[in-house]
Order: sequence, then C-alpha cells, then structure tokens
Amino acid sequence: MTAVEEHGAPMGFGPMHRKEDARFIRGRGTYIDDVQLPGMLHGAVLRSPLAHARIVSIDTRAAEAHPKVRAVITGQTLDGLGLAWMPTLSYDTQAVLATDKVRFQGQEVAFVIAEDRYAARDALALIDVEYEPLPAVVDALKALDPDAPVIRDDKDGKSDNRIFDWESGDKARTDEVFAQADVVVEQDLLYPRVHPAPLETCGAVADMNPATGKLTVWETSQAPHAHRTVYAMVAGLPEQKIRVISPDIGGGFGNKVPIYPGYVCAVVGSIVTGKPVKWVEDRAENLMSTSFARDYHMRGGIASTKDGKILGVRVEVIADHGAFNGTAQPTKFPAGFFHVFTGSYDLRAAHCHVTGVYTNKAPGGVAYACSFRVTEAVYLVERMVDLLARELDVDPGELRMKNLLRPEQFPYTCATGWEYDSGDYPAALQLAMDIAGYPELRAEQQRRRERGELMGIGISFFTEAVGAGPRKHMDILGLGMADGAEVRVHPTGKAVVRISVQTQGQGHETTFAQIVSDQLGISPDDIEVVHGDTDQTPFGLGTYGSRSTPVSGAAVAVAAQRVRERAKVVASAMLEVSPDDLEWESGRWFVRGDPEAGRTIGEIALAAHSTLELPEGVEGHLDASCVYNPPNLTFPFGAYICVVDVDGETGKVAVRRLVAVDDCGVRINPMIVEGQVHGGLAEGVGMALMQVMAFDEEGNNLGGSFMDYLLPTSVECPSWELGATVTPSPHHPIGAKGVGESATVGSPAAVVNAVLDALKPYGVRHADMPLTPAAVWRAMQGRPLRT
Ligand code: PCD
Repeated sequence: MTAVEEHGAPMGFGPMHRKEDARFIRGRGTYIDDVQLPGMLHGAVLRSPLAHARIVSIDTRAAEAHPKVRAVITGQTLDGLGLAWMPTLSYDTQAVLATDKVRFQGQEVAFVIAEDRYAARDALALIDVEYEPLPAVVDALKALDPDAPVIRDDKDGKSDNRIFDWESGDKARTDEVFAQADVVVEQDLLYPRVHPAPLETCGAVADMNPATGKLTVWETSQAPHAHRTVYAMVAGLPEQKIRVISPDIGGGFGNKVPIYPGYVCAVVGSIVTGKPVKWVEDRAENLMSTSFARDYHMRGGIASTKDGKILGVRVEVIADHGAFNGTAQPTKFPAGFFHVFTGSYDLRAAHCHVTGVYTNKAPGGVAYACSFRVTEAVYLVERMVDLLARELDVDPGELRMKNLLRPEQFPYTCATGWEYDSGDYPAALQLAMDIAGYPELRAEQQRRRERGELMGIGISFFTEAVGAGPRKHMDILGLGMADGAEVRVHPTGKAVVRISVQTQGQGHETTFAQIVSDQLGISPDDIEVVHGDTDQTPFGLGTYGSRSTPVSGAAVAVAAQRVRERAKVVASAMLEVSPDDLEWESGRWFVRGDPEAGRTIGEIALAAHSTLELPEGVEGHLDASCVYNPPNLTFPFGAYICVVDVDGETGKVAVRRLVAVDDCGVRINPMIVEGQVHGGLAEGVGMALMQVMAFDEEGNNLGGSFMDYLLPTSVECPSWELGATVTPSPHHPIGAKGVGESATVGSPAAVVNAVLDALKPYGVRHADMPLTPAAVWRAMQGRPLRT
C-alpha cells in the first residue's frame, strides 16, 4: 500500500494523489485539439524543403481555387500588415512567413486556411514556390569562417553569423590559476542538439470576434501572460482585448515557451476570415521546426593540485542557435545561467566565454528541462571532474567528496558570482553511495574486468540555479520575472487560488492547493487552483526553468499568510479579544492560554462575510494577493550514480541501475517530486544514449520522426532507486526549491561517466553523446583491451 492509500489526502504537505488525474485518466482533459468552436476553420503550414534558399516566387492561385480553401496567407500578406517578422524572446527577429529567403529546412512559407484539416493539407501541395538554392551553413564551428554564407542578411549591416559574445568569471585570474596548477586536463565536448518532444505537439485556436474586437487564443503555452503581452506589443492590439487560454497541456519541457509562427498565422487567419482558426502541428513539424535544445560545442579545462584539490574550471563555447535566436532567457544572460558551470566545488577561479552563432537549422534553442543552460553547465563540469579523476588515477567518488562545498560554506558565492543558498553536499553524495553500495560495486567491477566484462560506474553531482528570478537582475523582453497569486476563502470556508504559472503535467492543481492548505488548514480537496487563463489569473511569467515553486509557490504561500493575518483580525472581533492574544494552530485561531476559545478558518470565513462588526479599517471578506519578487534563485542539488553494462561485441549499453539522491529543500508533495525525478532520469538516459537531431551537409533534418529520433522506453530504463535529503532554502517562505528539471540536468553526466568508466580498459577517454551502440563500438575500435 502506498503512503497515500494508507493515510488519504494529507492536510498541507505530503504524498497526495494528483487532483487533475481524475480527468486525465478518464480521458476528460481538454487539450488544444479538443477545442471546437462553431464555424471553426483549419490551418496548415507550407514549409521549406531547403535549408537555405532565396524565394523567387510563390504562386498560390491553384490553392486558392480549391473548393474548400478560404484563404492563403504568405509572407507578402503579412508584410502588408507589418507582421511578416516577429520578435523572439531574445530580442532577435524571426520570420513568421518567409519573405526574402528561407533559412532552415521546415521554415514556414505559407499558411492555408480551409474548411477542414485534410483540405488545408491537400492544398499545400497546390502552392508553387520557386527557390534559388544557396549554400547552407550546418556546422556551427564553421559558421564564423570568413567565407561562410551570411544567413541573416535581413539584418541591417550583418556581415557574419555571430549572434553574441559573452563571458563570465575572471579570465586573467583563471589563466593564472591554470598556469600554476600541477595538473590541467582539457577536452572537447559536444552537448548534441536534442528536442523536448512532448507527447502533445504545439497548436493554437484563434478566435477574433469582429463585433467585440476581442481576440481569444487557446494555445499550447507555458507562459500565457507573457504571450498575451507580446501579442499586444507586436500586433498593436489593446492588451485587455486579448485573452490567452492554455488549457490542459500534454507536456511542455520548454517546447511551449516561445511564440511560434503557427500561432501568429492562426491569429491572422482568424482576422482575415472572421472565423475561428485552428492550427495543430504534426509530429514531424514539431521535431523539425518548433524548437530544439543544447547544441553546445565546448572546449573545457580543469586545473588541480597533484593531490586532487580542484582549483579552477574554464570553457570556450560555440553555441549553435539555428537561423533565428529564439532562445528564451533573461536579457542580461545571452547564454542563460551557463556560468553555474562552476558546479558544486570550491574553486579559486573560473571563466567561460560563449559565442552564439547562426546556422541554417531550426531556431532556438529552448531550455529543454533546463533552467537556461544549466544542463550544459552540469554536463561540462561533471565530465571534466571525471577526466581529472582519470588523469590523477583516483576514484571519481573520492575526488568529488574531497572537493565538494562543505555545509558551513553556505551561503556560498561561486567564482562567477552566484550565491548558492543552502546545501549539504557531502551528505547527499554519501547517501547515494550508501544506496548504491559503492565499495561493493567497485569490487564487483574489478572481478568483472578480470573476466573481460565491461561494467561501468558513473557519478554526477550537480547544483542547479532555478526560480528565475530577482527582478533587478532578470527579465524576458523587458518583463521582470515576478509572479502574482491571489487566494480567496469563500463564505463556507472553501478556497480558490489563482496563479500565473501554467502546469503542463507537473501537478500544480494539487501542489498549489497543498501550499494553501499548509498555511490555512483547509483540506487541499477544498481548494480550487485556477490557472492558464489570462482573464482569470494575475500576471506572471510562466512555467519553465523550474520556477513555479520557487516564485509562484512563494507568492501563494505569502498570499495565504496574508489571508491568515486577516483571519486573525476577524477572529479577534468574534472572540472580543485583542489580536495580540491569539495563537494559530493548523486551521484555527485561539486565545492564548484558553485553547477552547477559538474559531476555525471556516467559521472566520463565514463571519468575514456576515454582519459582524469589524474593527476600524478592516474590510470584510477573506482574501489576499501577493506579487513575489524572489530575493535569489534556489539551488537544488543532487548526487546520481549510474551502473551500466556494455556489450563489447555490439557496443550496446544497458543501464543496470540509476541511484538518484535529490535535495529540493522542503518537499510539498514527495510523490509528485519522485514522479518528476523519474521522468527526468528517463530523459537523461535518452539524451546520453540515443538522441540527437542530426542534419546532413545540405541542412536536411535527419530526425523528423520517432523512428529516427528515439525516446527512451521502459525497456531502456532500470527501476530507479531514489533517495532524498532536505536542506530548506533559507529565503523561500516554505523552504522549497525547484525540482522539475533536476534529474534531466543531473543524469546525462552520470550515464556518460558510467559508459566511459566501462570502456576504461580500452583507454577510451571521451566520446560524445549520444552513446549509441555505433558510437561506443567506434570508440573501442583499434584499441587493445588493457586489463
Ligand atoms: N514540487 C514539490 N516540492 C518541491 C518542488 C516542487 O512538491 N520542493 C512539485 C511542484 O509543486 C510541481 C512539481 O514538483 O508540481 C515541479 O515543480 P518545479 O520544480 O517548481 O517546476 P515547475 O516550474 O512547476 O515545472 C517546470 C518544470 C520544467 S521547466 C520542465 S522542462 C519539466 C518539469 O517541469 N516539464 C514537465 N516537469 C514536467 N513534468 C511534466 N509532467 N510535464 C512537463 O512538461 Mo522547462 O524550462 O520548460 O524546459
């Protein structure tokens, strides 16, 4: 029996079945494709077959003549409305429909609106586009060659493919530390281009009501409020006349943060036809055009003393952002939070330099299960630490233990300036080693090696920076990253909480009710969570970068605390005592020293709506709100240990075990947290072993289906072994840190380190992800087995 079955729904924090699952498991969810409106039309996007070409002409006459087609929109139509280009979340521009050139395979060229989805798709074939092919830039490392074709010649004066140059840390000091170090290890590492690949693809239904001038857009959006504001700014529509609704979302993982051309086309389509227009992309479109992640080409370095005290880390990165810089991240940080690559260690110095480049590939990159490039950062440092252990010939677990930050060093300011809020790193690593039975595993490995078997043990220790973020440091397109929340207790003592963030499967309808429950002593079952509708909820920047709990969760906790304070005043009027004489215990205020004399939150709520005379200055009703501006990010951390067996004949890797100890501070719902970790571990195994968005030399995407772009299944995943430590965040009202991305961030390095540990007898130092059987086999070839 699970804890939930044993105890039922808890008051406040604890394992509790997800409230939203009642509709999901009965097939009663409402996803974009479930939205049906009277007279609704259907849109389809014509996409470029070429990665780089000049558009000579577009002939839409035959498509327009199709009996079921209502309109065909091209870049030229949009140009007339000033909408051919839209801003990205990184202050770049992106073509909604191509006007001059196409810049990646799959780019949006025209939009057909028809009476049904099939007719819209059929009519795409009737559009005749004449292209003049141009040489494509596919290799990010060659994008800066002086003779590379310039991709963004639409931008005035642009004569190369450089997007930005950005650095963090102290270069001079780092070089000095490296020059004086006994040991320096360097390595080229690629974090390949991968895709979030949520189960539900992206889509929108736009409905412009010509009579009221109100535009309602249902869309797969992780950030409905931010999208509404961007629509208002771009289309010049008054913001109060725009309503963005994100209904149930079948997974986001960062894929649903940006605004995509398809959404804008649906809006324009509705304006042009006067009817609601639905656009839903198919799987190939999702994989080939709407976002990607990573694509970081890194040259890492790590320096240490000869007895293994790590002194510094440095890295040079070429970041491939595709044809348009569509990354969503705080403006000040063009490479996101990559500079948390200092990891979990006490370093003297660190430096990174990141150059963003355009290539003829799909635009991005989104932070797929990654708080703004934290994933790349963790992979870099954890591979470098393993390479150092190899160089020093010491155990990678021991090397980490020796260098981890100690609990008394927190709050700790790292070499690139982040203030880590709290942690007990050695305890987490020790727990992971205990669960794994680390010394026995090493002994077993030794025995197997003697028999010629390839068993590997990989460790990764990570620190994330999540919960963006403090307004003074962080904004997206000028919008500060604070989030609002409103809590209202109805007369009968039931409550509603309105939040700005948007669940995509994380379980917010449950956990946010639990936060209110914890503060007010109302059962989570009696608290309704309203989200995903800009007309119904306060403003905020949305759900990504594991920010909902750190930011919005804090807003909810503070709003509920304010409700509790108001309830105190009402209770004092009811009990005819001074508020100072009242004490709180779960769900009621009572008179200090007289526990019988008290009023429950339900009684107080009714009184607050009654004829009871309230003290001067106290309004009736029982509600409160909060806009939460986080003082800092939260820094969850974890220790992961992976055990693999590699088949020396075929190169096939089997993940035998994966131990994950996570510390996300106070856990609101430990069952949901474990579910989050399970999902992330599977994603990590996928990236480490099987996923890459590959392209040929002409820029043709080689991964447009799930036959080529592989998702991990239960066959490739072991039964996860989880552990937890709890180090509360000192600055968060309930001590919680984010966790949604932790396992995706932490696990790839553990798996890769394990595979390379297995290949150690072959003297293989490094191989890039994905470690497919072919990649492993290639890495071993020609190398004698050294036992
Ligand atoms: N929690 C608890 N406790 C703690 C923390 C947390 O309980 N301490 C829980 C909460 O409440 C929720 C969850 O858990 O429910 C999560 O959280 P967070 O961490 O805060 O996060 P969010 O914000 O909410 O979310 C987000 C994330 C992300 S970011 C991602 S990728 C992914 C994750 O989330 N996605 C997803 N997970 C998931 N799941 C699902 N189911 N689906 C999805 O889609 Mo990005 O940036 O977007 O890339």
